Amino acid sequence: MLYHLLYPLSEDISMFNVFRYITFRSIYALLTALIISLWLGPRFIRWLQKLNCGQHFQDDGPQHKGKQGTPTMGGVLVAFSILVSVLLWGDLTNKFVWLTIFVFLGFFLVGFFDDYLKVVKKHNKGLSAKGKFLGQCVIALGAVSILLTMPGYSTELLVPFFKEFRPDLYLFYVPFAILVMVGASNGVNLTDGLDGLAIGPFIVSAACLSVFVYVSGHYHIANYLQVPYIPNIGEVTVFCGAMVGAGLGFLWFNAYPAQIFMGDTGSVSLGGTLGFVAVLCKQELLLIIVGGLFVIETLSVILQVGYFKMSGGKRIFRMAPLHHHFELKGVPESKIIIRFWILSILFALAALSTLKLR
Ligand code: 57M
Repeated sequence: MLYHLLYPLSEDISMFNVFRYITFRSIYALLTALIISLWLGPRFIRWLQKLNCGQHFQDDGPQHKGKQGTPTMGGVLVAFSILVSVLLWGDLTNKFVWLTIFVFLGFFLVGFFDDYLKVVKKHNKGLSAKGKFLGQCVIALGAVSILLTMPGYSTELLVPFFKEFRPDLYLFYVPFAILVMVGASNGVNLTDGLDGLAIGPFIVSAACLSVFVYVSGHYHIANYLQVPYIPNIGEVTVFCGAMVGAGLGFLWFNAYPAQIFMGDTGSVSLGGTLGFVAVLCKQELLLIIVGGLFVIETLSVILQVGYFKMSGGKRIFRMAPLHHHFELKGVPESKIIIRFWILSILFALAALSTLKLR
């Protein structure tokens, strides 16, 4: 909105020319989302407490009794901060921005419905695993179908470290892209089991992907770094900036000891959007490195469940996802969280280095 209102004034007042720059608007989108979430945070937490939207607990794992009743569904605060900020700073004539908003809201609704059943309706299990998976797949299918009709998109797959090798997946690209989005959504969800454990690496991954989106949308930089140039995609950097800002604001309250959890409302929507942004900038495979921490957590569950079934009840880890394993070994929660953050930063740096390694 500000872009549409203020940039035209640059003909008379040259200062407003800065609104043309995606970098400028992304930074302010970040700051706006951060300020909104910091300002609304305490009020929102009090409101959730009044509504009695406390976390429902399973007592089958590491002891989290002290966290009983912590308000959840903080994803609503994150979503509000992101959307207001994007509507203020984004170019609202850009189709990619609207598609990202559509994907974000779609995944948000799936997570919100699940939380609503669990937290508000006190329905123990929430949305069934099948129902949730189906909802995520439908959103992802819609997104990839629209994307493939847009200029600059193909069913070719970019392979990190290889300049020329771009296999064409043809129709298989569709289930592959769905897997990326749904996988990212569930990866963030599985990781969200300790204070700040999901949002910290999410901020790092979103910041990292914002670089790839910006580069892919910039003709000269994209050509220089030999990444595919996708016209107009750069504007999604503003959305990424807003995600980073809202994430930082949420972390302020979710940091150990957490005053609020994001709930599935947050983890499903933020994870799914992360996956979508990777698909958007054709860095689907690179997401494995960008979000390496989420991949490790997910693999720990796959291995644990697989081995448990094959061996008739034996376990590789004391408990999956991996953070539970360290908790049960007696590592203090804050130490696990910060070490996992360090890992996520290293993964993001490794991903960024691929811009030069090809
Ligand atoms: C949801 N939810 C947290 C909070 C958060 C297949 C299986 C591995 C699935 C997995 C699972 O259900 N994962 C997804 C994990 C829960 O957090 C809520 O859920 C939202 C995210 N969806 O925003 O609203 C609890 O996590 C803690 N928490 C914090 N700080 C935070 O900032 O401390 C969350 C956010 C909260 C709070 O205690 O209540 C969760 O862990 O339940 N299932 C599991 O993870 C279970 N693992 C398991 O069963 N492992 C077995 C399997 C794989 C064979 C094994 O290894 O033997 C664990 N879940 C629970 N207890 N509740 C087991 C222990």
